[in-house]
Amino acid sequence: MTELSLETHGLTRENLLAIDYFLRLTRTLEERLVALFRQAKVIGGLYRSLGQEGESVAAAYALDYKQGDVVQPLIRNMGSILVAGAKPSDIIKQYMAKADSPTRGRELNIHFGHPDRDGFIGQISMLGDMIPVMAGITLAGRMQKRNLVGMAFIGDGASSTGAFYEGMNFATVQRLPLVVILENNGYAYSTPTAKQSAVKTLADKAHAFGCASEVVDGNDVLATYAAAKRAVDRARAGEGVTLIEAKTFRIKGHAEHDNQAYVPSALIEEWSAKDPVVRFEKALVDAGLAATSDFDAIQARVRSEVDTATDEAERSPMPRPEEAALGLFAGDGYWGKG
Ligand SMILES: Cc1ncc(C[n+]2csc(CCOP(=O)(O)OP(=O)(O)O)c2C)c(N)n1
Repeated sequence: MTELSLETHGLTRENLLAIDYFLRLTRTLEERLVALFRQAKVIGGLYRSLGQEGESVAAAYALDYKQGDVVQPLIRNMGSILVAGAKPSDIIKQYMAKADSPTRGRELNIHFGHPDRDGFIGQISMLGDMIPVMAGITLAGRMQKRNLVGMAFIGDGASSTGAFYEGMNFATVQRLPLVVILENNGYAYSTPTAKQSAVKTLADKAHAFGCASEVVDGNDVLATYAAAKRAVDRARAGEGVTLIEAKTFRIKGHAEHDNQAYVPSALIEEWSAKDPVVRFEKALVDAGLAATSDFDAIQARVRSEVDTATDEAERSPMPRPEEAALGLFAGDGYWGKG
């Protein structure tokens, strides 16, 4: 892995501080969700991205949402949808299954979003299946001459599924404008990557499809942004799919209920020392691009926004039982016209 580069890849100081804001917002919002989970206010599981926030935020920052670009997160990519414009209050309400959450309590966590309205889409849980979905979205965008780029996140475990191979093959053959961020975070639940795949590095899977590929240090925010931006530019120029392997590590268990007893503590210590937020901020300070006071101001803003979002979500009602059977089919008017 390379040392953190001080090359800012065309990002202004304002951009860099915006990235820092999204990094800190992701971490602080997840910490708040942990507190709510422990108060039994979260319905379902809580899947953190501690230690991986850098690649979710940096990669998603390379898209142009005004242009109609679409990001597809998985459960550990909350940072990417915050970059795309998701509201913290909507995310907390989703986790609490509130009546005024985007899915009105019918879906949980970050399983929500519409490509045109939000710039991100809700995921389905069957791992691998979102690659064919994103192939479809980018194909539709091209047929509509919208010049949009899609970005799909996928884990090391999910890249072993048949749907991943079929979707990647189709997208590559069609030269679709798709960027795939393959997050190698060491474990798929309790299965280490070495027991998941025999390839030397997961980016080698690109050879099976014939698409471009890159390996990047996913805990290096600027390097990840640069790799994603190169891939987005290629996609927009009609040069097709890029598979980016982001090497990172899942510092917490699969979810809050998992004590990750199967992960050697030395590995957690090793990767904790490579915290992407700490590294990014240190690089900015060392380069004279920011001062500690900038980060303090960002943290105060983040804390206040997360507090306000929490209060709003806590005040929201739960769904009414008599509405449970509504909105199951398009056209019953529950979601509006259609
Ligand atoms: C096809 C399929 N098989 C199994 C599962 C259950 N499952 C949910 S998350 C997960 C682990 C995923 O690991 P990885 O893709 O590496 O992502 P990470 O959790 O490490 O971010 C599994 C096995 C699923 N959702 N879909």
